[in-house]
Amino acid sequence: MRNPIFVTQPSLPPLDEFIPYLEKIWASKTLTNGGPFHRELELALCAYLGVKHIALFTNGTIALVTALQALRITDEVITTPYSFVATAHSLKWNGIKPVFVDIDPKTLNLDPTKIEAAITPQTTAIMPVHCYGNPCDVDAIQEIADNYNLKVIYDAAHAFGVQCHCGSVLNHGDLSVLSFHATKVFNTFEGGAIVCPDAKTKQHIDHLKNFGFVNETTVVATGINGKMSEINAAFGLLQLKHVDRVLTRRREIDSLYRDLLHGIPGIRCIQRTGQQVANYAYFPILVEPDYPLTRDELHERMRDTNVFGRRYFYPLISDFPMYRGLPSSARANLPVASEISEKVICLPIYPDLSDDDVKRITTTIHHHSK
Ligand code: T4K
Repeated sequence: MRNPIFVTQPSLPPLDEFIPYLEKIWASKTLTNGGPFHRELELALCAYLGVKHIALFTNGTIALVTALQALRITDEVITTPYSFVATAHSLKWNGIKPVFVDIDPKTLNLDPTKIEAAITPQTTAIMPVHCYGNPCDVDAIQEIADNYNLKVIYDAAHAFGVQCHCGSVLNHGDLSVLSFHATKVFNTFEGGAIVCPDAKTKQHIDHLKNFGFVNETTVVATGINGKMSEINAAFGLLQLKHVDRVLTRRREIDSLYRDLLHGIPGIRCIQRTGQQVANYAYFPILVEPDYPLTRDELHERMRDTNVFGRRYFYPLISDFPMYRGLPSSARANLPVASEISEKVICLPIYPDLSDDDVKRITTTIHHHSK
């Protein structure tokens, strides 16, 4: 059997480059609670991403939970069912009811034309996802939010480095939340961040992620422990030195896939929409009815060859037990998301994937197309 290929593999810099960072941590004995690497990474990320303020977090999920707390979001929030389950879980952890709205068939993001019909007097915010790093229709969403006085919190877990028509996509909405999980384009092992529009909001969020402490004796909010450690922050600084190479290799793999899959009946690549700069975080394909195998059959045949693509995002969040009973989870309300989630496979994409690996994967897809 040939070597296994997983949907992703974290990019890691040469180990010896990390040693000097560790030596500094060992010498200072500052392990966490906003140490020097934490501060340096926040500034470095602001400069790299083109955003004003960033608050680092221990992971993307805690950052989402905290973002909702920071804006005091309550009652009902409109969101997408086509995402990783953490999107809706962050709402549930705040006692908020998710209201699922269908996605656009091209972008696979929340369909702005369907949002207004889901707004009720209890709606307080919209939580869209830039799925696979494809920007949402940020202008249309903002217009609706302004008209109905709603907050917008973007789950931007997939959108590191993505730029839309007006610069970083992370500058849209009231807050944007990043994930730096091992499986992401930019990883700090575990990690995440909230992009904030102004210093006051960042300060509030910094208090929230540190139990609400302002100083040794003053607690101003019911905070949580969401801090990123020094070791993760140091690793992030090193990763940042390599991220352009990572993005270049991802772009090459994306374009090789598109060339090699071109013209296979029933295999549809998702077109990039709205990015001026993309990050090639995922490589989703849709298996249409004119392909001889179903999506699940193709997924299985690929696994037989030791290639482990993933069905991101199947099942839909709205099909998980804790959401399935909601009126907005009804299949009839989510026809596009339901269809896409039955057709999608994310093919492996990561910097160390070789051209031969990509050919091995696409050969299997070609082989079964006849
Ligand atoms: N919002 C959205 C839209 C998200 O996609 C996510 C996370 C979040 C919020 C929450 O952010 P975090 O709290 O995670 O920061 C993975 C990730 O665990 C998750 O972070 C990610 N989305 C989601 C899309 O994918 P799984 O359960 O599919 O991961 P897992 O462990 O099966 O890993 C996939 C493959 O990656 C493995 O087959 C092998 C490879 N791998 C994985 C890990 C963890 C490695 O080679 N090394 C590793 O350390 O969820």
